[in-house]
Amino acid sequence: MARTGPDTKARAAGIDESRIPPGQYYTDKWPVLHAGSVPHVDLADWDFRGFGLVRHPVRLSFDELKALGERDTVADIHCVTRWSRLDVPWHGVPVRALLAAVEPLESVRFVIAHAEQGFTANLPIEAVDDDAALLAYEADGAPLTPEHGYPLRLMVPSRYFWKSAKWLRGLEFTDVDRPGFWEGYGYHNDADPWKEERYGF
Ligand SMILES: Nc1nc2c(c(=O)[nH]1)N[C@H]1C(S)=C(S)[C@@H](COP(=O)(O)O)O[C@H]1N2
Ligand SMILES: [Mo]
Repeated sequence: MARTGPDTKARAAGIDESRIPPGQYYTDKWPVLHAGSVPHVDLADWDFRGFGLVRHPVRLSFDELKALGERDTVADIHCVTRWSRLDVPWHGVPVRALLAAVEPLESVRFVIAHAEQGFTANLPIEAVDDDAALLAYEADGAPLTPEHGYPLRLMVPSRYFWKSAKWLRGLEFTDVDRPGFWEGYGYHNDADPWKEERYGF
């Protein structure tokens, strides 16, 4: 439910409440949320695709993807179900390293994240053409657990966390927007937690 008073949990933890977006509350736990079941993924027959309106489409093994470059980053996550987790240590390939490899055409305005079992999430290109956006394979100093997206998930801290597709298998670059899975159920297309863009209607 919407938080009306102060975030007592944040206060107790000594968290600066201005870091919690409107209507969110602080948690030190990491809830698991998704539609469907946790896929079993075998890296031997796993690949990652960068495709669509790009100069150089790619299909990469996990090691080839890592070879694009890796980095550590610390980012907050904000779930539309109202929990926010702060200062999560992430490790992965910067989305910008993939952008440099595939070279999106000038006409590209949107990215569609494609995950196992047909799950998709759409984002404006600006949301991923951002130093903070990662193709993440570690969190909290360890490989992603199966329920948090092993082996790879998108991590876009500027948007509600539903856009951060778990079990990511590719990014498609387009000039026409296509609502993803949750967006099709009425969640907001742009999903900026600081503007409280939860629902599209
Ligand atoms: N493939 C896939 N990724 C997904 C989802 C999903 O249903 N399928 N749900 C999203 C939602 S609604 C949230 S809040 C986050 C939750 O990630 P977590 O379980 O690691 O906290 O994953 C997002 N990524
Ligand atoms: Mo969510």
